[in-house]
Amino acid sequence: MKDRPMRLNPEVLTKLPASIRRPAYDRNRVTTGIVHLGIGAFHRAHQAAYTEQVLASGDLRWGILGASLRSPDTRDALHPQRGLYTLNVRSGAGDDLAIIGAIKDVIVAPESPAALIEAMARADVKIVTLTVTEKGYCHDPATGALNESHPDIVHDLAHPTEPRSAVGFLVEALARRRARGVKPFTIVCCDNLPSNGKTVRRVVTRFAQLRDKALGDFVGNEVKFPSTMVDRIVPATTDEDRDLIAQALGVTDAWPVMTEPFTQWVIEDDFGDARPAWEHYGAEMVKDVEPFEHMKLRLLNGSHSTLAYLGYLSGYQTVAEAMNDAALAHLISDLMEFESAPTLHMPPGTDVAAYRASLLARFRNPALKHRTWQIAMDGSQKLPQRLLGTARDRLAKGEAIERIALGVAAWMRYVTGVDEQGQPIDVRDPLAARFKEIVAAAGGDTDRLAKGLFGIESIFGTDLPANPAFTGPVLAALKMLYANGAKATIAAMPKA
Ligand code: CS2
Repeated sequence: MKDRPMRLNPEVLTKLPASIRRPAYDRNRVTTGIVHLGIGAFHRAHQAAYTEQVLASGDLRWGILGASLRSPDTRDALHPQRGLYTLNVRSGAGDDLAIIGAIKDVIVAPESPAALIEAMARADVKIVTLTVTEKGYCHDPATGALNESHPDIVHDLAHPTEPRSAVGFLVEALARRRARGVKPFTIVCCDNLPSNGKTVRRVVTRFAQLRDKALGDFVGNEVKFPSTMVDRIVPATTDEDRDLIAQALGVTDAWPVMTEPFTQWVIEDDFGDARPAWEHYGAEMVKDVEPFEHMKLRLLNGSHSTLAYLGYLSGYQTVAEAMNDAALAHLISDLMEFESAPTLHMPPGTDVAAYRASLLARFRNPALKHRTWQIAMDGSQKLPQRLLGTARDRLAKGEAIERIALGVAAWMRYVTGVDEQGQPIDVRDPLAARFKEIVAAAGGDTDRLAKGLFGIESIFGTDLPANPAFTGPVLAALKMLYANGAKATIAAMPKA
């Protein structure tokens, strides 16, 4: 029988190869100052990595209690490792490994909602950070308002002490703190939503109001919701990655995280109580995050989604592969330069040309196997802030939107669930069932397909479907995609 390889855990830290950084602070003395909802790979490559440096500086108040709102997978991987995991920063020129110790524990919310609420209610917890993805806020992406008929919201209003949604957990924990005279925590959204602090404030305050008017006033008046811009590319971990890490460590890590060298965190300096000095370790504390957010959502994420749909349809598995297609790379560069960037008020001191160039280089990083399929997920929640806001701004000025229209058309083609070879596409989206109905009703007619999809108000609102300057180019691009395929359509796009 093969020996079972040893698992990463605190006892093996001293035996790891010398080149691998590891916690040098006393993890037993770390207290929990942050609860994080949605403990996926992104959090572990981003906020936890900044917080690790704060702990390493000797400020031990900021250990993280992570919570999964759905699956037990992260907890199952990290428990035997006492929260330790490897962060591998891949530049293409080499790997840089560090063991992160900032996660003290992981709770699986559906298994014990009461335990999570009580943990969030503790006075030592000053901050709740969130990465629950766009759909996790149960809001309407087109308006930013709470979707009051969302099944989780309906459930959480009926059963406030056993919530399912992040919003339900936040409000119940805040209600208990209020009842006990404990200052509220600050809520730090780290998802790619537009004006993320304001959006989450709106949603959480509305939910609290629906529970109880006084609680709504308390949340609206007393709780801080700083906006943030978060940026780091973090592809889903694969078994190949696990093997690579096991070889480097000499022990197995059930869930290492792979990322790129680039990292950025811009935070509105508006906290209700103590916070970690993240700015000593690269975070930027600013008065107004919006210019940073718009720049990142429209340039990086807008390009990412366009690359994901066009890349997938062209047969490319990863972003780096898609960027190797010269015509597609050119299109993305032109999309940023001529359509997205001109709509931005750039953050002070930012050189937009350098920013665009750095994005193209990051997308080309050959060591990151970032799947187009992964980025293609949840398009219904992403398109509004990534592409449609840009389209609206341009249309208001009578400007052309050819490249944005092609991105939107590629999304339409993608959500039909059948690729150019007639093979099924695994479309993951909260609106997947609605897409199926629309596709079936269209019966192969492209005009009807486009009309059906334009009719989804939570994505397109009511203005865009009524504007032929928007629907015309999208429909034309969709017809081209059907007639000639993605590669030929991209190649035919006029170069600026
Ligand atoms: C990506 C983002 O999956 C996606 O939709 O566009 O996760 C992207 O990698 C990050 O926002 C980069 O900061």
